Amino acid sequence: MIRSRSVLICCFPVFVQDKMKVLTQKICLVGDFGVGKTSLIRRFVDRSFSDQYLATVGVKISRKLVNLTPDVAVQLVIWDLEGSTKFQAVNATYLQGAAGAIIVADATRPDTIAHIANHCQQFHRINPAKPIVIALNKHDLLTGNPPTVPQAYLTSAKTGYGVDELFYELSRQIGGEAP
Ligand SMILES: Nc1nc2c(ncn2[C@@H]2O[C@H](COP(=O)(O)OP(=O)(O)OP(=O)(O)O)[C@@H](O)[C@H]2O)c(=O)[nH]1
Ligand SMILES: [Mg+2]
Repeated sequence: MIRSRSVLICCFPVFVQDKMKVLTQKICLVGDFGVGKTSLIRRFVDRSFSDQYLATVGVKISRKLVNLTPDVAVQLVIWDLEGSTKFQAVNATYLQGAAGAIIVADATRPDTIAHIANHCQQFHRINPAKPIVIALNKHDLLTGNPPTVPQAYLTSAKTGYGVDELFYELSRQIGGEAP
């Protein structure tokens, strides 16, 4: 099932009221190299996209406030991790302390979709029972039907399709879990 829902996320500076509850939570973007992790974050945080591929080395951290209700917001601390390859797995220490993860695959590369389960297992070994949402990215490049991946969000960092919905869903799950 492909999920896509219309949500409104405030992309402008947010004025946090005194009584507003803000939960600061680390999330990780995990997946094979080149699937579009950095591009999804850039689209969500900066509302921009580049066709250039500059592989992430190590980790890069960004922040974004997501309003869940008029009284509750989540300050996402977004860890953009170096993509895994056949020869190098995701660095497990980067995953520690995460409240949730977005596992990203490239909708046009079946090998990256086959690795989703491994990424989920690795994340849950370190952060048991923490929420995961799955992105099938590069939706704009698909010519036929999208691959069937249960519960996945179809996204395009290039057009913005599904990107806010993806991050909002994880924020909602994290926010709902917070004490
Ligand atoms: N057409 C299209 N291209 C995309 C999309 N997302 C990313 N790309 C392109 O795919 C390439 C890799 O994107 P990145 O965001 O750097 O991928 P990554 O997963 O961060 O890669 P690593 O840091 O090496 O793990 C770049 O050339 C992007 O422009 C998308 O939704 N559509
Ligand atoms: Mg990257």
